[in-house]
Amino acid sequence: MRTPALALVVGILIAGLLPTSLQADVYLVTANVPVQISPPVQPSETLQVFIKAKGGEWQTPDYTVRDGRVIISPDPKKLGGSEMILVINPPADLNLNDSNPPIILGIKIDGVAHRASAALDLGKLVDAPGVILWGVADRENALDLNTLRVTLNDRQLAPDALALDVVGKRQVGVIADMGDIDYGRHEVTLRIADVIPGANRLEARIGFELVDTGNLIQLVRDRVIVKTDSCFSSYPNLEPLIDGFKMLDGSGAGNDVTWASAEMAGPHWIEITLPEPRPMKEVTVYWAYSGQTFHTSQRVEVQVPDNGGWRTVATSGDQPLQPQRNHTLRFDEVTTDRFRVYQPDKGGPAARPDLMWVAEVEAR
Ligand SMILES: [Ca+2]
Ligand SMILES: [Ca+2]
Repeated sequence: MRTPALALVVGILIAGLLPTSLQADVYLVTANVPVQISPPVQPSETLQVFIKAKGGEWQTPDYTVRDGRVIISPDPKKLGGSEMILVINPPADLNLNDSNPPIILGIKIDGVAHRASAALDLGKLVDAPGVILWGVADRENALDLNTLRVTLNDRQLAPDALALDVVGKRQVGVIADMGDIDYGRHEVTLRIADVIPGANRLEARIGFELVDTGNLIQLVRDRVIVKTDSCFSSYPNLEPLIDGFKMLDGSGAGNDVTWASAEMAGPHWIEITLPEPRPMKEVTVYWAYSGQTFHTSQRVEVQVPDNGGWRTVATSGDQPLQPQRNHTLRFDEVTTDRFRVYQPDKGGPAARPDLMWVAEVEAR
């Protein structure tokens, strides 16, 4: 059976998506058979019309002008593709023969210059990057600053964490304040395009692993005492909380690699006692990872003993924690031999708020 050819024509004015500096009319045309389109044009003696298929070369099509419209009949076969871009009266400084994405001119991390590369791996780091500066340029056209995105592990940085140093239309410095970064592997990605219709896009990545040094618990592991408020019925073993194994593969999280609280209303907690008091300023919790899901609690606190009770020195914040492998809570340094990770009532994972399910606890 033969499927009849479908003529699908979509003309979308995307001028609003382009930088205001690019004052051309741009249409995206999708058609798999020859079609006639007739976008409106301003009366002009210098009408310029360009069209190309995605990945093809720009061509100047035959056209006629009638009743304030330019009539064109693009043939997807001749242009080499069914997704076409039509540009009418591009600005004089637009270089349509631009198939190169923007480039990285330089990278500075906390003031130190690194190799200018779209794929930079910093390896293992003891200190997380604080401020990253990219020098970015496009050789052929202006940069489209509307397309600029900086992400950390696919989460976009807040607008107030980004600053721009605009050198010119084609060159900009992008400055990102990375904020708190947790232990483990991370990737920072900068994305930006040039202004040409059908944009050439740069995707520049910086990878690194923030390594854990000086976990106070591992150093004295066989003399550490662990207590919890309760245990899930088949999870009586507390040893997984301090055994140093935390890189679960997501396939399962039994009591050999995690501990879980009883699943009941009320707070849950993990109390750790060291052999002697030590200065401490952060606690990291690695969450159970099972069914390819991190069972991250929504809210936790770090507490230290105070007058026979407990004093909270750090909380996970106003927003529920998002599922990920681990979270570090940082606080003003205290010297203590005892602390606990405390989950308030209903503070467990969003799907199971009465549960606390943890793979490892570290303190530094
Ligand atoms: Ca370019
Ligand atoms: Ca463990």
